[in-house]
Amino acid sequence: MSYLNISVEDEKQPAGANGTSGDEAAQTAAFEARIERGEKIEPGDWMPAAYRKQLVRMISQHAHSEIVGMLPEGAWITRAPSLRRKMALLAKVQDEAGHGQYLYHAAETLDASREEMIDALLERRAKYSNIFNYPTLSWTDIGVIGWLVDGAAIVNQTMLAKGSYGPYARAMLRICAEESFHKKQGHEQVILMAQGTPEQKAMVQDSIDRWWWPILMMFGPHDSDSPNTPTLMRWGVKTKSNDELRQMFLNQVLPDLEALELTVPDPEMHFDEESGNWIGGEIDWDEFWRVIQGDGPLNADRLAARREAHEEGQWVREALTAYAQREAQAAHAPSTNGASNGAGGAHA
Ligand code: FAQ
Repeated sequence: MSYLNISVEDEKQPAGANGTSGDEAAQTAAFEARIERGEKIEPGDWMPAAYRKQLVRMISQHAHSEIVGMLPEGAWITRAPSLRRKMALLAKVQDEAGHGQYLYHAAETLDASREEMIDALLERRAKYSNIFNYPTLSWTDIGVIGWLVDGAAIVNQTMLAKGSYGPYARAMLRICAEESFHKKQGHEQVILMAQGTPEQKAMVQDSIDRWWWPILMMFGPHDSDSPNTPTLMRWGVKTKSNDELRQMFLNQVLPDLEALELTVPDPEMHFDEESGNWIGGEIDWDEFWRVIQGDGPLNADRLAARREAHEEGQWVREALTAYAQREAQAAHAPSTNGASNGAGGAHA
């Protein structure tokens, strides 16, 4: 059985997944009581099939986002304006690869295989964040991505770190710690450029103008159009909704943008004294749905790059499989000298 949302055939708990059977309603009630008490659900614990399926959908899409998300910034590694910036950008892009690995591993604890997750991405059956389908046209885009894209991701992920599934929540803690460095280095770049020459300030403003709306879309559709939120909140995967997080982000960044005399491309953006919130105009939801369904500026290029990397990595996967098989054979081979024939024998 596949646990990816696109090919789940059976919503029921697979027999013997955790050695239990019996009344599913009672199991669900006990599961929900654990969540209510704030306990983490761990791999191997009984869980409703729909909880597993939602987690695999979300975690695998999150993993894909980290991996595809290496591409926009990776394009600027060779063009970074100084050695310091190049080192920071290299480290950041490498971190994103690591985040993808943690997340694929977290999904694997739910019986999703790496192959099926990657296939779903490459065959366009799985989504990844809308944000990575836009081009990085100038160096200031890199600062804006670090500050605002990573900043938006942190707002979302700090909430997910409190979620009910142990491996995902723990991955989020580590990822957030690393993302906070990404955000700081991006913010530093934006501050520097905003206080630089008029040309530099104009460059950074242009980057904000182009990235602003796609960044707000990262939080997902309005709660009223978000089919997954009710289930995810009921089972404590999400503890805040898409709109709540988007509002937190606006309240966090608008004062910082103002301090730098930078603006957002939204004439309706204002501070509402009564609610204490920054409130702006409506997001272009047609653009959002178009982009996440595959018709954004760079969707085709991003997937082509991933497909190429996957094909070029085929020999590595084959070599690793052959190595693992040899290790397993060596571990099971009968000993000829009475000593245990450990995995070390395979290195000869
Ligand atoms: N992009 O019912 P909801 C990063 C889809 S990491 C694309 O509201 P949900 C770090 C959604 O999947 C950024 N698709 O869904 C970095 C669903 O379709 P499905 C990634 C989106 O799950 C920085 C449909 O719309 N972060 O940036 C988006 O309750 C720099 C209906 O939506 C995560 O993935 C979107 N923005 O809420 C890396 C965090 N929004 O699957 C490199 C984990 C919605 O039913 C460089 N994920 N959709 O076919 C989440 O928190 C949630 O899944 C949401 C969506 C908030 C993304």
